Amino acid sequence: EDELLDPGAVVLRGFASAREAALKDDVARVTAAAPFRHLITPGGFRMSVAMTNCGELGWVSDRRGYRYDPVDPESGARWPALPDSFLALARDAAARAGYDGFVPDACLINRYAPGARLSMHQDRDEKDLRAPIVSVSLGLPAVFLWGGDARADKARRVALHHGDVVVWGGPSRLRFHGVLALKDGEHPFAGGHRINLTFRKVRP
Ligand code: MD5
Ligand code: FE
Repeated sequence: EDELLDPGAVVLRGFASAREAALKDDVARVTAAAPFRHLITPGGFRMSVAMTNCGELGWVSDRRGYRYDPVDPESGARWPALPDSFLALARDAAARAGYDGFVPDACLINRYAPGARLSMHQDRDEKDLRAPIVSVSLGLPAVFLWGGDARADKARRVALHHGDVVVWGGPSRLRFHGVLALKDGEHPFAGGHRINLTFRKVRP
């Protein structure tokens, strides 16, 4: 029942559900040390999605551009380490999708409140484009937009629910994608939010 979106892109429905207790504890621990914040894009816009990171490298944006940084600019300290529960989930989901030995060095944590959205983009700030990206959806559901290789290509809508994990790699790694504005709701995992964990291997 794994759903193939396209070559290299697989939806593992409910793959994270059995691990939600550890994930909830570890999200709380990481975000206590590195709180969610709304980053500013190079163009000067405040992102509606709140973000933080754990792992050796964190994705940040400001007026100077996008980059991976070993230091949280808010605290001046290194990002919190990747919790074991995160590492094991990312490794196991990647293996299930055919990518053995996935060891991420970055985890971006996205928090969506009602109305928050992510416009169509590519993830191309990573140096190692052979490694997959593993994305874990927790809390409120969202509609993911699955586009093509060009920004203008028509996008498919894919509903992602609590516990769903998507693995993107190979020919799907540079597809355009986005997330529609989150709808209001309540979920025991994250109250009125959706949390997305996005695991990457940035350094080859
Ligand atoms: C989210 N986040 O639901 C999504 C899930 C982001 C982002 O897009 O950049 O933080 S990650 C979906 C993703 C990642 C990398 C590649 C592709 C999709 N893809 O090739 O479609 O908050
Ligand atoms: Fe993305």
